[in-house]
Amino acid sequence: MIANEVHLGKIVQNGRVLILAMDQGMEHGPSDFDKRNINPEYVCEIAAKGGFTGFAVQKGIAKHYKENYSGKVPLVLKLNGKTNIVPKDEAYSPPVASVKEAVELGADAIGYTIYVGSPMEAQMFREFGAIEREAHDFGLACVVWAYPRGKYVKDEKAGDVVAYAARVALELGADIVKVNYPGSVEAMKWVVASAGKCKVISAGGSKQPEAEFLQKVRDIMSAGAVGLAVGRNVWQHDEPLRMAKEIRKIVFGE
Ligand code: FBP
Repeated sequence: MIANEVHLGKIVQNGRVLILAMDQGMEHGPSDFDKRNINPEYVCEIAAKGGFTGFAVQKGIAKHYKENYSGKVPLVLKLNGKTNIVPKDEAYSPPVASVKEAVELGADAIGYTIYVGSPMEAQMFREFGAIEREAHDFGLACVVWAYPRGKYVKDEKAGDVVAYAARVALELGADIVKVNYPGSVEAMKWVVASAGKCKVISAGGSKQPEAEFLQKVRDIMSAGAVGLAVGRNVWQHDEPLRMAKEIRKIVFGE
């Protein structure tokens, strides 16, 4: 079975993607959170009510908080992850869940991080290769977090490097590639061109003042991306549902 638009059905709505990401508990640790949003139920409620086309979490959150989001927002199950305690030089994100678990949890898509250019790249390519095949066999979409990283990568957000990572995601069979915004509309256009039929979404990044962040969202969309997978700029916001609405207006042209 080859992936096609049918498998993207719920994650892509009107050609647009807006995923709420909450895997930062694994990737960055509790320091990303405060007393409110450290409770996964708080963020699940934002995912459920915020008009998102996907909710990206690790399997522990997906399992323990199923009642808080299930049936209200499509699940994007992250199948690998790592902490930021380990040094970036040998960047590697090991598989921590299987496609079978994603299916059992009712996921519509799997999420997988690949550190393009890392000394561990070959291993991540091999592991993702098997996962991509199986996910597509089950009709799940594959969203790749394509992050240039490791001791050979001088600047993770340089336009040509981000474009290379996006192209790698296309070559590896991803349906959607999530990249870090390379800093300008021109650079992002080249990322989108490099990804071909693989749809490009941007990470949100660390929390910015609202107007600045919304301008970045406009720039991302004007470069031809189909949306975002955003975390901290929504659930760290004082009014997360209003922020989600502002982002939605831009992404969906509402
Ligand atoms: P944000 O919008 O909060 O930046 O989330 C996007 C994301 O890709 C998360 O899914 C992930 O946990 C994190 O950023 C990874 O960030 P880093 O660049 O530190 O690996």
